[in-house]
Amino acid sequence: MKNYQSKNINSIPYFFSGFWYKDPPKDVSLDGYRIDNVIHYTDLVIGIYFGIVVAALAYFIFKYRASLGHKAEYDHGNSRKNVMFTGGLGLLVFFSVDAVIEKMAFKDLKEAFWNFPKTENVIRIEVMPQQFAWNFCYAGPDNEFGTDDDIIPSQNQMHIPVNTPVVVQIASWDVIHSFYLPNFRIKQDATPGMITALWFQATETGVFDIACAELCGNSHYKMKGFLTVESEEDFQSWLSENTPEESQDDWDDWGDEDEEDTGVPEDWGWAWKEIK
Ligand SMILES: [Cu+2]
Repeated sequence: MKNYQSKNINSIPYFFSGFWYKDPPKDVSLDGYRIDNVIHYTDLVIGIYFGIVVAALAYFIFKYRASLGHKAEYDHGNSRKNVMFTGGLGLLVFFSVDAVIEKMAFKDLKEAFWNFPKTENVIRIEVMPQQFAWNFCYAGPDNEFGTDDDIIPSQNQMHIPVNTPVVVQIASWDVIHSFYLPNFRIKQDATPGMITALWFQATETGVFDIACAELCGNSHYKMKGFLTVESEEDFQSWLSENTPEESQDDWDDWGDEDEEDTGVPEDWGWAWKEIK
């Protein structure tokens, strides 16, 4: 299975190799292209405006260079004509960049990111981050959360089947974290006292990064999980290997040995909250 996890970004050669342009993580999701489109549009328009500004600057530097017989003129630049011109440029940028990407973003939210799947084959997963690890919970055979057959795999291990919509609900065990899947272009805060949600669908198998995107303490930088996208059969056999009995044997492995007990109860989870 292909491994798409990020390179060792702490290495000095990697830093210099990507100094000018770093490839974004490969998009392997149904709707990630929407986020990329917004970014590409912004880059393109801003790139064009940047080119025009630099060209104008170069032209005026040349045109008004110091020369014999040329006397500098002092101007406050606050005439009616100047104010109209500056205001016009501001509006041009506002309507060609901000207004357009706002429109694109709301269309994407409506059509995809806030349009939760209503089909039968949805995979539901509860996610509870803690300082500094990811806990995942699957409903188990009875399809209900908060019951004895819930499946809690070992920490930082999330598996999903490919080409299947996945709905995730997130609640924090302690402080604010943020569930971030770079290859799927999605990110959602875990806010204490709230249950938040998102959904996505994978279009390729592989192993991908799960990152925390909210500074949550001194080991935030190494709060890393692994998302394995696999075939339906492989996913089902992984689930059956993680029956509740076995996952409780794994319980002792929770947390770093040199850290204090995390305090997370072994039967954590909540009744699935329908989010409108
Ligand atoms: Cu965190």
